[in-house]
Amino acid sequence: MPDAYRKTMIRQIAQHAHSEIIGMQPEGNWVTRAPSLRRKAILLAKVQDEAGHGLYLYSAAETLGADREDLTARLISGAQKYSSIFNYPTLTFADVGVIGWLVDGAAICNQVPLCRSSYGPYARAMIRICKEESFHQRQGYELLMTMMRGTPAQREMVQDATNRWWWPSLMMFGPPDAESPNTAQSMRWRIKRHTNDELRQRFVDMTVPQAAALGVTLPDPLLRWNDERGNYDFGEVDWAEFKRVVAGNGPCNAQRIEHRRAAHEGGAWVREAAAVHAAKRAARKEAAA
Ligand code: BYC
Repeated sequence: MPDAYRKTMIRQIAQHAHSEIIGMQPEGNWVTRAPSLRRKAILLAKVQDEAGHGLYLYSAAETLGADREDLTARLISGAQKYSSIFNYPTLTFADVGVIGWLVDGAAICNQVPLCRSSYGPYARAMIRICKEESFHQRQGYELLMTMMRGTPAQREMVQDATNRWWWPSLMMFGPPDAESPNTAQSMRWRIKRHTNDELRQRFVDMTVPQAAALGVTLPDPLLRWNDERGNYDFGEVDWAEFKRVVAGNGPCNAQRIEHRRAAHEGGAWVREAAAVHAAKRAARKEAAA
């Protein structure tokens, strides 16, 4: 395996794993405030699924020789990135639905092609992740459908959440192809099967009819069908905002990392106890043999 391939793969898988783990925070914010027991159980299960995704992905990174403790240290120190999307606040319960619809929707669009990515352990992890993401997307859409059948205030909450999450969701696909340093090489290696712009376009085309069925307006006056291209035209993403958020200066970056650091430090005694227990079991097994 070429060293540069290994490095790229570790970078992408680690960033993906970190995103799943940090991604538990915005929705986790609503676990104690879900409006019913049913919604609380659904949300708990979803957030728990994200932890599972993070664990498969850290395991995939380990097959390349990465050390999990080291990857966590790099996340906390800011040396490794995670998806920009998780640096935005979740202000109302409608955000839970919109994250399922748009954020998980964008994630599926980006990750389904990764099931055929050239690195087997990553591709195989992605198959199960995509099935679960697809379920998450539907739960988000179902929640929004329910809210849209509710009161005018509930419909307004859904529209407001859509307005706030639409553009950040488009940023999830990464910078425009012309400014993406990794795309060309990752396409040659078949790590990526489509470019950032291709997947962003696919997401827009897929989402516009869903917004219409839901009865919300996507906050882009330039959004319209282009007969010639056979795609929707859409406005320019605010790339200055994207760069600010990726550089660590989004609305919640500091809070997300601080929370992760505190959880990691708070869990040190569990890791220590588990390691001592494992060593004791191994010693007992050896003595018995
Ligand atoms: N945010 O050359 P590029 C989820 C970085 S979790 C932050 O295009 P590449 C979920 C990029 O890493 C979903 N950084 O890079 C969880 C690169 O960094 P370096 C997470 C970004 O890798 C919980 C630099 O910018 N999904 O679904 O070819 C609840 C230049 O970019 C972003 C994945 O991780 C961004 N948005 O393409 C709910 C998918 N975009 O080189 C849901 C796997 C780019 O400076 N990853 N960067 O270190 C990928 O498919 C690719 O890595 C990307 C970027 C398309 C994201």
